[in-house]
Amino acid sequence: MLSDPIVALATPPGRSALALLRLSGTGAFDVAARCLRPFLSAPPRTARRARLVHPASGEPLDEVLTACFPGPRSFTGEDLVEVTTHGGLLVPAACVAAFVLAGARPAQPGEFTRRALLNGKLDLLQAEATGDLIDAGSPAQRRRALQQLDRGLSQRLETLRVELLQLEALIAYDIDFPEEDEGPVEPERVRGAWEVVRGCLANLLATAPEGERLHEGALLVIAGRPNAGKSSLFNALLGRERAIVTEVPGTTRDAIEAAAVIEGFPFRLVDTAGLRASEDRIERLGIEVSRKYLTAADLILFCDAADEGRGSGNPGERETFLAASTAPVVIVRTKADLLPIPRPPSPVPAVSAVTGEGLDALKRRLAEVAFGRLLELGDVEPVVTRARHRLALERALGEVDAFWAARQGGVDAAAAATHLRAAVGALDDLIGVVTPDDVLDRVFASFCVGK
Ligand SMILES: Nc1nc2c(ncn2[C@@H]2O[C@H](COP(=O)(O)OP(=O)(O)OP(=O)(O)O)[C@@H](O)[C@H]2O)c(=O)[nH]1
Ligand SMILES: [Mg+2]
Repeated sequence: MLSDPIVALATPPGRSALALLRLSGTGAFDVAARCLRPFLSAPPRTARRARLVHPASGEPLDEVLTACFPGPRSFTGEDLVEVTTHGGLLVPAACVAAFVLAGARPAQPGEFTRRALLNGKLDLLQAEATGDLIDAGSPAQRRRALQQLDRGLSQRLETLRVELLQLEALIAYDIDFPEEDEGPVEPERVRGAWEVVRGCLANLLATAPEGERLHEGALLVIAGRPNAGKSSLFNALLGRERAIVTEVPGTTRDAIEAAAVIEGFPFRLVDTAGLRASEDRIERLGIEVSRKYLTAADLILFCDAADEGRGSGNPGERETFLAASTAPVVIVRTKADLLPIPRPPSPVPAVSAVTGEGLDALKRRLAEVAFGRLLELGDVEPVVTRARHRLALERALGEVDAFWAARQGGVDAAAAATHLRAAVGALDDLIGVVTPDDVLDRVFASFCVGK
């Protein structure tokens, strides 16, 4: 494994009071000693003031604060130095350049975390969570990433792994005493243990659709007839005037996408062209785009304008437009402020982009439909947030089921047990016990330099 000294800024470049840079690897302390006056690696983990100088000319570059973390008690598991410099564009860059001149190499994106992983300071799920925490754009994402960083998912998988091994141990009696009809282990015990493991795997897998949605943001497509008030509602949910609103039907011609946080959850809101049969070529193209979004949607917010009466447009028009999608549909009556008083009773909730009526209730409803299971689970139960997790769990579940089918089919115990081994292997891949380089490359590709 490469452990040459690497250096990078851990904070983004730009105007700021302070910046943090890190130096890690075999010989990191020697590199630091060439640039820091004074440099002392002991006592460890202690902040110390120093002058950072150019290693060749001795020119002072900054007054800094340093702390040494001798390996293995450091983030990377290697000798590591943290240096707090003054911020801005020039000073931190000059300090990094000084360390490079003194023998360190500029780090690749994610290289610090990758080393932490290879040195056993983090597992792969925690490394992913580190990236997720940095990228979090909503409170729910932040809480989830922190829980995974705290080994929430890792611990659950380790428990499962132990249970699989215990199940295998039960079977081992059969392997050792195959001639006995009723081995020392009752079949009911094996069945019970199998059911527990299977149930636990299935429960975890069931969190995948919403967990992955949490990672990417739920695709919420706002649809309805022209002039139904879609763009107005889009702006109201977004909290800013992003889409053009006019009284002319057919104003929105293209889909407009924007990220929004609703009830603490991440959404990707899409405003679309109004759905109707149109002769206008550009409008027709827009409606085609709307249809594509409807097919891809995680959920659809369908707008019926209150001033057009219930079921506006041709009867069944809504159904025709929505037929292409399997996503759940939330229907609202827009322009509630235009409803006559007293209001006609309606099972469909009313909202107004003008007065704000019904918006809070609508937001709660949208979060419930898109993330209801996560809301139910709370922040303590682990959740699967990536396709990589889902695929590994599906593999594990497939093997656990294959094990049971083999047992029911009278396959001998040793052969049946190989499926349990394979299931353990799938969980090991997921936690990152032995992780091939290409998987690591993919995980770390999205990391920033300095992480
Ligand atoms: N009174 C009232 N008028 C509204 C409300 N929402 C939208 N409108 C008006 O309805 C008209 C159409 O609004 P838009 O938001 O552009 O409707 P749209 O569905 O995006 O229309 P297209 O893009 O043409 O399909 C505008 O004149 C808005 O001012 C509302 O809640 N109350
Ligand atoms: Mg519009």
